[in-house]
Amino acid sequence: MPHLPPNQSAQIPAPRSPSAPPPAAPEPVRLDAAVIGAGFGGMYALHRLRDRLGLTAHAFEAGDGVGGTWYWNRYPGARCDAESVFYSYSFDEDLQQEWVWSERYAAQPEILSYAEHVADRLDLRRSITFGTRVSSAHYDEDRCLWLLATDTGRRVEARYLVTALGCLSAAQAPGIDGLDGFLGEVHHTAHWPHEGVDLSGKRVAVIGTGSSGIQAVPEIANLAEHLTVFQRTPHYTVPARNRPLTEEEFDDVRDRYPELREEARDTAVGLLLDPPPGNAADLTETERTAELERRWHRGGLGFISAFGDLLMDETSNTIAADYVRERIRETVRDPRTAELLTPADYPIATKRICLDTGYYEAFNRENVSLVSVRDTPIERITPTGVRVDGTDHEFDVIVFATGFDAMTGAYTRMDLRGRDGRRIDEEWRAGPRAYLGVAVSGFPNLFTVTGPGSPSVLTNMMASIEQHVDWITDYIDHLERSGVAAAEAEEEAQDSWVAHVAEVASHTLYSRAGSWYMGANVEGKPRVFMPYAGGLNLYRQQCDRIASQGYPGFTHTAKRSRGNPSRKHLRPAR
Ligand code: N01
Repeated sequence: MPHLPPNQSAQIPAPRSPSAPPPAAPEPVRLDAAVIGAGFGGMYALHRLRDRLGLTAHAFEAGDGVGGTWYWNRYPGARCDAESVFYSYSFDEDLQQEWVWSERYAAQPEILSYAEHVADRLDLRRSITFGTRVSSAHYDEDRCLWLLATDTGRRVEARYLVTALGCLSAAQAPGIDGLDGFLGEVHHTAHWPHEGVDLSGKRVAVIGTGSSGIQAVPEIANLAEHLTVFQRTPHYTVPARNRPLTEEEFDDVRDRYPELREEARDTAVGLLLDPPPGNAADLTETERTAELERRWHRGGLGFISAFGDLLMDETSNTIAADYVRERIRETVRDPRTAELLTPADYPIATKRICLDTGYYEAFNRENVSLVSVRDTPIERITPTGVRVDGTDHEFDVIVFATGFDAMTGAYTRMDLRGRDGRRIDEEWRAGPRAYLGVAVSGFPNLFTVTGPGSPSVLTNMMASIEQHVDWITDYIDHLERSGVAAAEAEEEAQDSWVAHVAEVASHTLYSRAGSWYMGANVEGKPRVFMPYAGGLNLYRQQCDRIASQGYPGFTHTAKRSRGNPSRKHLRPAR
């Protein structure tokens, strides 16, 4: 199983042979700021810290190149579901003017090329160590330093630690008995081999029907001799209606980029979607159907803003869900398959809505079949395939599209310790706790880009990344100018933010689905709605207010004039 995601044990260094002398520990490198990750969050953080603030900053990246999500997720059909013209950086007008997007929704190779272009243009690579996973980060309170160790034996000291780990980077595959004995190939969508996988003429299994599975299925169906899809929960998916962007369309966006970006920044999702005409109850039945019809035919995420209260009101939500259910029954010819593919017991968009290109249509093909594993889970992987309910299905290739330990997994899989040895996995045992989703009490000078408790995954990630990185680096600039050695979120401020995140979520329907937003896809993970559902625009206002008031909710430890930091706390006025 060469391409399954690394688990915790994969991060434990392989034992040395008894005869080999222990490797000499290299001297720690001293930095102002260490960045973990060179996806879009890490790249922008590195640029701001190094080029705007003039700090010695360096990033460490497990992959051999930039791009994060788009470096790893190379499965057939991988494509972004935020429109390409908005899924890009806005901080540099020249950059956004010079890059040309070819399609309404960019495919993985194009987004990766864009990330590489940005890395070259900003000369970022000289400040990134690739192929290096940070295995531990411990805070030394006496020296106000983060001490990092990597899986390649490097040791690094940094005053600030900026984690840009990605919300969906800790891939997971279920532990199914017999997997090790499978004689064919096994791959995970999030660790797809760079050289590609030859699926032509093969018998292929796809396990999992979230966004990754739904994108991969139609593409794999075109290649495989036979594709069998193992579905536990049917997801709602809406047509993407992807298409090439015309030159006129793109030029129009480019001419108006600054104003469009400004408008997008002031929305809840960081994207320009058609605003809803009102709540479902404000419209007649004919108007509601026409609205859903229009959005379905336009394609894209705008479908879920058909009604202002779609995510808050059950009746409103059911109207939209029923519309999708009808489209499934209309598209899929075999009534039993259609029924299995139809989500029945949770509101639409409470599991992340998917965008597809020909997903339901794929089940009309002779070479595609669907196996529900809802009531009868996969029993075991046999040497030649998958056993469900006593029936053996034979395969050459098994593809896990089984998702991620979302939002927290990348943190808890790392040995991350704050003051007094406080461990992040312990601190977050009952669910993640962070102030504004950006800082964690007990972990001074740690800043989490799109961390849990921030809008992140409910928005256009690029818009959220820019907002977070701008705020974090402005704050670091403030700390530098004020002679502060360590800034730490106060427990009380963190508690009230966590309560606010939960309170906002309680007004929505999100808790009604067993989603990764809720941690429900990971055995033993607490059921807590992790992102902030109040909208990027309101979130930005709250962050800006906190900055303008001198950062209430943080405790500041002053630098001593010489040597170690003073214990005196500089507490900003509220
Ligand atoms: O992962 P998922 P994903 N036996 O967790 C199933 C982003 N993304 O990689 O629903 C059988 O959504 C599981 O079943 P269930 C996007 O935010 C974006 O697809 O838990 N099945 C589910 O069907 C997305 O939401 C893009 O019952 C098992 C599937 O595996 C997020 O990433 C593209 C199982 C996992 O679905 C994650 O998407 C791709 C088992 N033992 C991803 N265990 C775009 O931009 C799990 N499953 C378009």
